[in-house]
Parts: sequence; structure tokens; C-alpha cells
Amino acid sequence: MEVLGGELSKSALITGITGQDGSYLSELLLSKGYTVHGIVRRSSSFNTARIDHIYQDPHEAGRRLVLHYADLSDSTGLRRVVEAALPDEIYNLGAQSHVKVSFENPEYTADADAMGTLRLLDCMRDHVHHTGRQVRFYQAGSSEMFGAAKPPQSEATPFYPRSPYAVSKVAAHWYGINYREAYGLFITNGILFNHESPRRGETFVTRKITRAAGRIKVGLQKKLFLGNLEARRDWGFAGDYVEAMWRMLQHHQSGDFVIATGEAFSVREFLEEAFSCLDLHWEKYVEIDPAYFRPTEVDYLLGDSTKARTALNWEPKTSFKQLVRMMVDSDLRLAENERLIHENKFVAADLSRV
Ligand code: NAP
Ligand code: G4F
Repeated sequence: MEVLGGELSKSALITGITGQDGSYLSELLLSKGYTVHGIVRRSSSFNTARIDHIYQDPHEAGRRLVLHYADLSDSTGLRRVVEAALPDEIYNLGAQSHVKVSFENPEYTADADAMGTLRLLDCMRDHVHHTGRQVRFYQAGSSEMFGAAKPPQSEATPFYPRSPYAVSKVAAHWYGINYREAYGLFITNGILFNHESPRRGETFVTRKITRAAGRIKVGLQKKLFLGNLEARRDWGFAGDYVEAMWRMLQHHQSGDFVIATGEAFSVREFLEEAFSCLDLHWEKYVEIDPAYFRPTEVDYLLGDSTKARTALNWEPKTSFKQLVRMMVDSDLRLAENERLIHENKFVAADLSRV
């Protein structure tokens, strides 16, 4: 903890700060007075779009958002960042988070999601040992870990992972428990069901649908190719879920917590809801492309978050319909801007000539 303007300010370190959840969590922690340190991967193009609105120039006095180049595949870098940030709380959100991609890049997924967690836990273990500081660790576990287990799924449901991503998250979950028990560290595993937002990556099914609905509405797209429409998911709003992450680390005891809405809908139902927001009939536009089927699918995720509701006093604030509407409205605005650029024959800089 550091003294900021006479008040004690907590320091948090977030891996995956450039992702959907990282951006919402940063906003939440900044609003609570934290100094937020975030790990950004080096990329040849900018990857900070989701946090550009809260970015603070390194030359700004008293800045509370500090970005560090590091990668979950590089322990040395992680160690340096932990030593520089002196975090009270570590949120490990960084991951190769796409299930279908994990079948194509299983080894990389295991390295970032399972080994990356182990590397960061080990940094924390040494840091706590050498400094005697109190540090709390949040691990971004997933309902994918339940996989083929019968719904509803709670903390008591045995895992049955169905993808390299899910297997890696199960390993990370158990590394967390082992480090908690072996070294007495405060390590909490969130087991979060699907959560979405206008900032969701565009290749996840909800955003793919709302993005396409907006583009179809303004005449920029004619077809939407999808895979399995029958899968059922318990979809919540990411903004509500980062509040749960924070509450988990404020709780007096570490543990494992399921975070979910308790309602599930199929991909088909999401489609119906999203397209009807724009008075469109999805059947006219959607085609099934088996390329989007998974070698092993997760059919039905439905969470029982009674423990979090009771112990953390957390509950989701956003309904399924409100979530879909929020995403459709945002993506309609995006599509309208795209169309304006298109109609004005706006020419983006051709960087290959520079
Ligand atoms: P996301 O949007 O895909 O963001 C993932 C973040 O991890 C990005 O900042 C990404 O950086 C970073 N990252 C990827 N590989 C990395 C590496 N090797 N080293 C350091 N950073 C790396 O994911 P999200 O939806 O925000 O989810 C956050 C976390 O919760 C993930 O661990 C995900 O698996 C888990 N989770 C998500 C959900 C959900 O429904 N959203 C549900 C349960 C669990 P770039 O921006 O450079 O790519
Ligand atoms: O949107 P999805 O890719 O999300 P999925 O696989 O449930 O994983 C997400 O949620 C997990 C939590 O349970 C996170 F841990 C994970 O990081 C990620 O955020 O797919 C949802 C469903 C699947 O059943 C998929 O087969 O939608 C189906 N689907 C149908 N057509 C499609 C498509 N999924 C994608 N991505 N693209 C399609 O065209």
C-alpha cells in the first residue's frame, strides 16, 4: 500500500489488462482509488484500444495507471513487474481465451493459461517470502472447466474439461489451490460463466452475432456464418462480473467461487433476440459452416452461484435482454460509422507505401 494525497491507496496488478475484463476491472479499481499496474504484450500493432480512454502518459504526475511490457511466457519479466508494482492484489486475467483456437494451438494455450499461471504464482510466492508483504491473488477460472458435467454447475461439481483451453484452466485452478495449501497464500479461483459486453472480442459468438446484425442492418454485410446453434450458455455482463472478482479478493477468506446469472439460453435464442432488436429475421441471413464446429463441444452451461450471492453479497445487475440490447445498440453505432466511412470513400492510409 502506498500513501497517495495523505490516503492509503492499494496497488493492483492485472495481467490481461488489454482484454475485455481487464478494461472493466481497471475502470472499477481506478474508481476505488487503486493504483493499477497492467501487463501489456509487445505487439507490432496497437493492442490497447480497450484501455486507451483511461491511459495516462508516463510523464503525468501522480498517475494511477501504469503499463508494463511483459508476457505470461516469460518469468523474468513477470518477476520484475511484481517487484516494481508491489501489488496488494494480483488479478491473473491474461490468457489465450478462445476455445476453438485452443484446438489449433494447444501447446501455446497450455503455456499461456496453465504454465503462465504457475509462473505468476511462483513470483508471488517468492515475493511474499522475501518481503513479508500480504498479497492476494485472483485466478480467472472458467465454466468451460465443467465442460460435459451435468447442469446446473456449482463449486461442488466435478470438472470434465472438453478442450485444451479448459484442461489448461483446470491445471491453473489446481495450481492455485496447491499454492494456497502449500504456502498459506491468499489465492482465490473465480469460476466465471460466459460474460459479454460491447468490448467482447469479435470472434466470440455473441459479439460475432451483434456485430453482424448491425452491419446487415446498414447494408454492409449479407450473410453470417456460424457453427452449432444448439449450445446453451449462461451469459452475463462483464461489467457485473469484474465487481465479483474484486469482492472475492476483499473477502476474509480465500476460496473458489462460481459467478453466473442462473439462466441459460441457446446460441439460436441469442440470435433471435439480437436480430429482433433491429427488426431483422436471422433465418434470412444465417448459414451453418461446419468449420465453426468444435471437435468436442460443451453443450450446456448453467451456473449455480449461491455461494457468491451469500458470501460476497454479489448478484448480476444486467438481464439477458439488457445485455443483448446493449451490445446490439453499440454495434449498430459502429456499423453506422463504418458505413459513413464507406460512403465517403474514405481512404485509410496505405502504410505499405510509407
Ligand atoms: P480476452 O478479451 O481474450 O483478453 C485476454 C487478455 O490476455 C488480453 O489482454 C491478452 O492480450 C492477454 N494475453 C493473452 N496471452 C497473453 C500472454 N501470453 N501474456 C500476457 N497476456 C496475454 O479475455 P476476457 O474475456 O477478458 O477474459 C479474461 C480472463 O477470464 C481470461 O483468462 C479468460 O480465459 C477468463 N474467462 C473469461 C470468460 C468470459 O466469458 N469472458 C469466462 C470465464 C473465464 P492481447 O490484448 O495482447 O491479446
Ligand atoms: O462464444 P464462444 O466462442 O464462447 P465459449 O466457447 O463458451 O468460451 C467463452 O466462455 C468461456 C466461459 O465458459 C470462457 F472461459 C472462454 O474464455 C470464452 O470466453 O462460443 C459459445 C458457443 C459454443 O458452443 C460454440 O460452439 O457458441 C457456439 N458457436 C456457434 N457458432 C460459435 C459459433 N462460437 C464461435 N466463437 N463462433 C461461431 O461462429
